[in-house]
Amino acid sequence: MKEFARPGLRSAVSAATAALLSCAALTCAQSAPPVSSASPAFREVTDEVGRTVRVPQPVRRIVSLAPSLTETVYALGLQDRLVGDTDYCDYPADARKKTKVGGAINPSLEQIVALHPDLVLVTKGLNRLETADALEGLGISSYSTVHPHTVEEIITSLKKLSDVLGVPEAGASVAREMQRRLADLQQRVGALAAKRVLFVVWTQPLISVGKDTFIADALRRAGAVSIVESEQGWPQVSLEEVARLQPEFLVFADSHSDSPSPAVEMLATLPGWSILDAVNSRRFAVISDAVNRPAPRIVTAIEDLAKQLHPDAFVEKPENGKEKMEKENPPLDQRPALHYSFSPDVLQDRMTTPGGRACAH
Ligand code: B12
Repeated sequence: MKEFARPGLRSAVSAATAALLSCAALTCAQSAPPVSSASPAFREVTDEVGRTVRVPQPVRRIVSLAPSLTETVYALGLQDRLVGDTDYCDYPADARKKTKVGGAINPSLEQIVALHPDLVLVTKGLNRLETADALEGLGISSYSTVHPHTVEEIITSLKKLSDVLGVPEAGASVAREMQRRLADLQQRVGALAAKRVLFVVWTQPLISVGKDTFIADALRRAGAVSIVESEQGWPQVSLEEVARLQPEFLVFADSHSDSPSPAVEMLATLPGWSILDAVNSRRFAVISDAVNRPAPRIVTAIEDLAKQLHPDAFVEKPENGKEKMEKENPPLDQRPALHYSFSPDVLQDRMTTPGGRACAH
């Protein structure tokens, strides 16, 4: 990355960033401090699709063109700098109140220009190259993330973005918490026999996930395996093929557009679907649409799916008297430190959404 910052401003920015990070906190990062109004300096970065982007320092006005990017901006505590987002940016609830610039595929360039953004965040996984090109033509910088293929790539991408936005330590904290929860899940379900599932991205036509997508990886981490083994990202599959493979469960996100989620009960009545054993015996798992978004909250969706598919792995065993005593009165050297460098509760809260519904019978 090249930097074109003025020394004075640079140190002011570093001081502000240091203050932000040393205040212990993602708690502090809930609302980033106002930034100085000195004239802009730029940093030249290469975005995740290989484009050279001039990023004003600091970034004061962000427009996000994808729900995943909006959620990431909030998780990094930069929501006060988010001046616009899309009609689909609905999480957290506050994101609904931001000025809307239209859809992700077809945003209004006029609206974006009117917001005077320093930086527009786009993703190759949802937006169009034409949008990024049009913004460039208008002299507006846009930074694009990749379309991640794994959950690990989501975490790497988040860390890169946090660096570009000037809050690398907030990114590192969010990443650590995601890793911790994923490791805990691995302990619980990693050794269990994976449930064979069909993940339904879209019902008409039926679109599922290829094996090299972040959703297929999310399924694996939840103790499941997709019955679709396609090399394509988002393959269209026939019900006949699904019937041949007979998944144990169908997995749905609770919505994927303006339309409400397909009422799973309705599926049984649709032509073709009744040939699936999972439909006839109502073996469905419905999870939050966070699973469709490569952002921190995907961990919550993975946990939720794992709980629905492997409920026994989450039953807390009753502690015997001795273990309980030891837990309540641990030896002094094993007691938690009095001060956390950030609040895990706040972070956990930030990454948590109400869970999905168990539909499996
Ligand atoms: C598969 C799919 C997904 C997949 C993958 C998305 C994708 N890559 O297309 C997943 C499951 C992840 C997904 C997620 C979501 N989706 Co979706 N999805 C679809 C679906 C069913 C098919 C799209 C498709 O065929 N993609 C394959 C091709 C087109 O995409 P691609 O391989 O990635 O290639 C493109 C990019 O690489 C891009 N590109 C190439 N180089 C570069 C470089 C740069 C810099 C950029 C920016 C782009 C770029 O150009 C390529 C061609 O367009 C459509 C509905 C439909 N039937 O069309 C909805 C659709 C695109 N999804 C939609 C929505 C709303 C969502 C979600 C917001 C749902 C939610 N509630 O969370 C999320 C958003 C995820 C996020 N990042 O925040 C809407 C978008 C509406 C709109 N007008 O903006 C659609 C149109 C459905 C609908 N009718 O409402 N979706």
